Amino acid sequence: MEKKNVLSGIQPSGIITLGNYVGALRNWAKLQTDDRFCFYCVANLHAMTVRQDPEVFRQRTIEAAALLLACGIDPKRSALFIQSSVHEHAELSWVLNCSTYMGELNRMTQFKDKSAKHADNINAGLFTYPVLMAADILLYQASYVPVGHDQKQHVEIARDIAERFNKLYGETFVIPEPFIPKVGGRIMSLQDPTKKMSKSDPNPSSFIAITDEPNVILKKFKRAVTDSEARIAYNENQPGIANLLSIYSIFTGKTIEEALEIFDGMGYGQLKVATAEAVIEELTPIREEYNRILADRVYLEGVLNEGARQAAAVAEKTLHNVYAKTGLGSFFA
Ligand code: AQP
Repeated sequence: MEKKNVLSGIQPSGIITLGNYVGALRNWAKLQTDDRFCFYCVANLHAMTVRQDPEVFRQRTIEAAALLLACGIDPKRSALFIQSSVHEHAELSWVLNCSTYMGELNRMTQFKDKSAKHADNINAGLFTYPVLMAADILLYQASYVPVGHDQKQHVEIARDIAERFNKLYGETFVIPEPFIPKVGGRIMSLQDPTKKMSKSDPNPSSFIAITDEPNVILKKFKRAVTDSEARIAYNENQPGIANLLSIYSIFTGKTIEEALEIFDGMGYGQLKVATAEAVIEELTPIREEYNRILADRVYLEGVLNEGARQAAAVAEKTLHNVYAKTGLGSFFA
């Protein structure tokens, strides 16, 4: 049976949130089936597009890897690695930069959002971020890329870059498809439900970190911004309530309709507490497992080294092929 490859990554740009978990990580674990092989990386090269304190950055990179294991990434079914450990990412990214147009990158909404957020540091890396992401995906000939809704545009540009390259140089890359959950592809901030939940948000009340203690999770949900309608309904005029209902539905396995029936006639406080309880139930074992893995550095290092070795074996083959096709390959063989 020919296995299909899966690739995804997460930036160590903060503590992983409920949004990252629901939009991406939960699916990462589910995609580890017998007919697939998964490559999952801690995307530290991507995180450099925003200023990082080197010590904190290193620590967060290790923590992110431990959290991925705690969320169910199985080193027997997946290669788990740190992006900067496989040098082919940066090399392929350069080649792909040379077949990506400025006009395409200009249309990326994440670049616009992040430039507004980091107006004092609009660097070239922020602009070419989607090309590095295309390199991540294409190096592993990935058929599926499990991501949240905010990354859909980046997977689409990776497809365009791959198709263009294949046309110019002959079949080289598998064309990837985004894999976005039907519910939960975009979890919103608890403090401003018109904005997506982000791990780098300076206000910790805006997000649930997967490692938050139960009392902190409860407090954050209780403080979640809602509205003054005093009616539990699922519509775009009540984004705070719609966000809570989505989270409740994801963590209890109930549909939105079932949730609306349960909370019919109840107050916002009851919805907030029930949502917090469902989240706490699922996240508690993950937090415990995370603390256990983080304390076992020998195990963690072993997993990451083996993951990097497996990833590099595939990445090297792809890059070799790309260099051969583009005239960059070895000259004096
Ligand atoms: N709010 C969200 N809802 C659902 N999915 C989300 N993802 C991010 N936010 C949400 C998905 O999580 C994966 C990892 O994200 P990333 O680390 O690559 O960067 P991001 O998309 O920029 O996520 P953040 O949390 O907002 O990070 P910062 O604050 O550093 O920009 C991706 O698959 C993403 O879609």
